[in-house]
Amino acid sequence: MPSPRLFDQHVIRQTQSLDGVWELWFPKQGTQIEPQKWADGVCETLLMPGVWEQLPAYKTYRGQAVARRLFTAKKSSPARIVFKGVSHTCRILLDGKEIGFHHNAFTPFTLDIPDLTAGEHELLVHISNEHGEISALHIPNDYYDYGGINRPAELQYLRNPAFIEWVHVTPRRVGGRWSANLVAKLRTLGDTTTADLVLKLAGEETTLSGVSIVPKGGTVEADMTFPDVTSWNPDHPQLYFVEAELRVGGDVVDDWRDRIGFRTTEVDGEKILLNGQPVFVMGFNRHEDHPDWGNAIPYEQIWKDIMLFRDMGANALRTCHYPNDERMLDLCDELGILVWEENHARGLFEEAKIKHPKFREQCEKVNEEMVTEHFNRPCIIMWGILNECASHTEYGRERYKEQFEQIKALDPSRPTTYASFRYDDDVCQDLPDIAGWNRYTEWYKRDGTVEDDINALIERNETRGMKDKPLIMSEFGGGALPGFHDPVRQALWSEERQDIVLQKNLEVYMNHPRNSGVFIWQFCDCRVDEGFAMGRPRTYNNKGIVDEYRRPKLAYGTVQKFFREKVKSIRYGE
Ligand code: ADA
Repeated sequence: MPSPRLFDQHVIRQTQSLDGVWELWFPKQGTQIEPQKWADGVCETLLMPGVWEQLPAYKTYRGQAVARRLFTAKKSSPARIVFKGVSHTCRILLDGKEIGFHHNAFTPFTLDIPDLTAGEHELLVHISNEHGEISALHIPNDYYDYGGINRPAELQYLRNPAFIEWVHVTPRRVGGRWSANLVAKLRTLGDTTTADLVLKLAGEETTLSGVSIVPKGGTVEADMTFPDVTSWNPDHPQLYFVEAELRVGGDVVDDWRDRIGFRTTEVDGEKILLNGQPVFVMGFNRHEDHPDWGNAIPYEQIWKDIMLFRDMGANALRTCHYPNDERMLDLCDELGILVWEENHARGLFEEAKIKHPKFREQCEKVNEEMVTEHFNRPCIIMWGILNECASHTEYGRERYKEQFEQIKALDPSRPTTYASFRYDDDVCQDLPDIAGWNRYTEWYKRDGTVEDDINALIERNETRGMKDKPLIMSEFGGGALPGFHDPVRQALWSEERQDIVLQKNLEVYMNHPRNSGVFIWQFCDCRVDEGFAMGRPRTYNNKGIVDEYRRPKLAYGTVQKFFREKVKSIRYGE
């Protein structure tokens, strides 16, 4: 069964996959079903990770269902259940007792089971992909909100109630010498206790003795130096395992592993620096979407997508518009793909939408889970928030400000950004470290030239806070219906017209002295909510360079030409 990661995060801590065929109980009528009343429903079966839209009868179902499976616990012990993603809101019941709730399809969560007994258990996951007061972020959108367990899940047996929740590594380089700050979060499902914590990284080791471990959890930290390590960059994405062991009375009772890379990412005036050198990022916005898998994309398809990124010469991914599957981030770590990872938000254009009663709490939770879970990923070189939200109002500004402050507090080591389309009235340009602009010249805007447009955008916003900070063109492109060719007229929606749109944009953006990067909208066509259909033929966003089955469109060769040419002039910092 697919592991939640591309490597084992535990050797001592025993894990057991919960992936596989689950029952999926739907209401006989309507869209509501209570978890304990699952037996009154209609039973389907589904291979998880999976979404119910994979079942023909539920291709457009928006409502509730109860995913159900039995599992056998091999032994009695404290335990945890990890879900890497449930789309999009769920309540979890173990043997009929509610043990947890989670909102948002795109961030992992964990459930504590202090006293799991050996033998058979019933796990119920009550899932909703509904829209409305349930969610400020999962709304009818220009991508589709699926229903299911969209990412891997596993059971973890703890040898001791005390365990390692995570270890965060922040690499630093002073005078050419690498060091790192390591922070470990420890917690116990039992009573307060003490233990020794051993941290190992790149051949170095340090022990923190007699650490107190409390039920609500706490952190300890250590600084370590590394005289002989290789830096991480896209040319040589050197990874190292950080390994933590918790010892009680000399016995190793828990362990936790992750991979890190020695690299720094910062801004210096108008430049984004990777290991102290200016870097130009070029790649795609990619939705986690596929006709066969919905947003529960298997690793094999994640891998194929990144192979297409590399074939076109891309060195970067923007995780529009939500935190990505950790196997994608692990792959980007391994292959040296730079990532703009962003929290979950799209289309909250107006103030009313960010005044949804649950907006602040749901954003705060996604930000915390995104940064906490993805902290160590060397591929992530910036944190993005709130794509095209109400950054033109004072209320919106307060929301951007509080979220940037939250993210900086969680991780001061990375620059922040957001993508705006408020070219004339954005009031938040002073807040991020990097300015991102979504601009559709030659598509939505077909008067004037791309060059005049970006120069006017820069001139207008330099006086509004964007001065002396890097700029990225975070979205641009045009639509093409797969297979629609019109070489003579180059009509809108033809592959020829999309190719022209990209040529005209890339000619300017790839060479503009003020620009530090491009993310084409978008990598692949993606399914959208029916409400968008009038502007989205096939109820698809057709701006992909490949279609939803990853079949290349005419523009594929143009993008490849520009990216492969540019990469010749890129030298990454060591
Ligand atoms: C916006 C938005 C994208 C997509 C795009 C489009 O910039 O950020 O999610 O909707 O427009 O295709 O128009």
